[in-house]
Amino acid sequence: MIEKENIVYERSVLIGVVTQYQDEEKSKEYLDELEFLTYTAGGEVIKRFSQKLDTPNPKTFIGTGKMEQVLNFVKENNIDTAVFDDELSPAQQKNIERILKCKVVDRTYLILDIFAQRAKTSYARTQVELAQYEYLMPRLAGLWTHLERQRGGIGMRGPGETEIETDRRIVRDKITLLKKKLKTIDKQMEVQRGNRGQLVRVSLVGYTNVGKSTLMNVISKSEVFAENKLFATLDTTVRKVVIRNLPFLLTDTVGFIRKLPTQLVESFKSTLDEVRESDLLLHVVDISHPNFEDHIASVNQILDEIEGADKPTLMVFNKIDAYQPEKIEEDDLVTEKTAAHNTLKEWKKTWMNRVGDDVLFISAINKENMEEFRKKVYEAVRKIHITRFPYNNFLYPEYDKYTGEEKE
Ligand SMILES: Nc1nc2c(ncn2[C@@H]2O[C@H](COP(=O)(O)OP(=O)(O)OP(=O)(O)O)[C@@H](O)[C@H]2O)c(=O)[nH]1
Ligand SMILES: [Mg+2]
Repeated sequence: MIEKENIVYERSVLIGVVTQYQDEEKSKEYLDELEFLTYTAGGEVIKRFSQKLDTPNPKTFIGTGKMEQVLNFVKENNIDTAVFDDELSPAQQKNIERILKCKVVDRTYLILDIFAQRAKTSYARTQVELAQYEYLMPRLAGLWTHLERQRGGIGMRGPGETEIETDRRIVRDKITLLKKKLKTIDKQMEVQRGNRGQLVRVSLVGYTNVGKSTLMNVISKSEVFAENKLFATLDTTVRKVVIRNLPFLLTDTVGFIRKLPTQLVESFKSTLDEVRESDLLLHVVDISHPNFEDHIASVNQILDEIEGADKPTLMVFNKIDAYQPEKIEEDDLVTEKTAAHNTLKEWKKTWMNRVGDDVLFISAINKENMEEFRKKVYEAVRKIHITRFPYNNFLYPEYDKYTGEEKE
């Protein structure tokens, strides 16, 4: 499955649905993200369509009239791919393909495709492949129904049916095999994690593209791949870091996203175990992103799912260099002030203030505020270390009271 090497940018359209609970601004941002996903997967977005609907049409996701608009556009503009901002049911996908006669892709497929493109190690590839097959399984029937239809007839159990069964069995066997393979690797990983001894374990978590790997590189002087595309990192990297004389393990891992496909959460279980088993989380946020509060909520929800929500957490607001509040001109008396107009100073007085001491504002790229970052991380790791080894207390003084040499 997995293969995806040469990217030819496919001409694509985006299709989203706006519910009464979303305002226009939100749905624009959701489609912005879908466009970024499409671009990362190798698509060029030619046009966006959206429709106000409280529940998507069970047969075709959007309504008939809208679909006709999309169809006309697809025909007139040589569109290769229609990308839907939600997971389509197997039936919807089949129906839409029949109408549009172009490739029809949903959000889940897109994310799986990017993961496939990014997976480098055999471990990541196995995890992604399993998720791909899990996604494919319920969609298999659709691949054959056109044959049945040609043959027609109620109760026909011809070769078409048998072929579906054969395919199902092949895929099911493949899934069993991949699960077995993963189990073996999982065991090895578990042993590896166990061998890391008593060091405090810290994980960088956060939405995709917020700068986790960049930050990892700054503090651990490693060279983890960072890029301005989504899901640059799939494989977990662990480095030993020493701040002052205090050693700990720092993990960089896969980023999260809104509506992360369940197939991926399941097959990336072991990668996510890294997070679940850490002692301290550094929740990195891209504060320059207009939707950063939503991102935080999505990340917290996924942390909840993998039982990582109750850990000591430092909120690290990154990319302060790129943060730009929206401006209201002095003579503009109409525009109402919203969160988007907050300066950083004003942000710090909002709910962020209530999070208490565990909040930080940095720029990983410009290495701004890194001293405060080191201090906060040191203090948090020290606290965990001392709770665990009270008799070791004297080894690690408070950050400001340290008089020894810098060991890094
Ligand atoms: N302006 C600005 N850009 C940054 C900063 N930190 C990281 N970036 C950029 O943000 C993009 C994403 O950085 P990564 O470090 O790959 O982000 P990540 O969180 O590891 O992303 P995934 O691995 O995809 O989840 C890159 O283009 C970085 O150069 C920062 O402090 N300021
Ligand atoms: Mg990364």
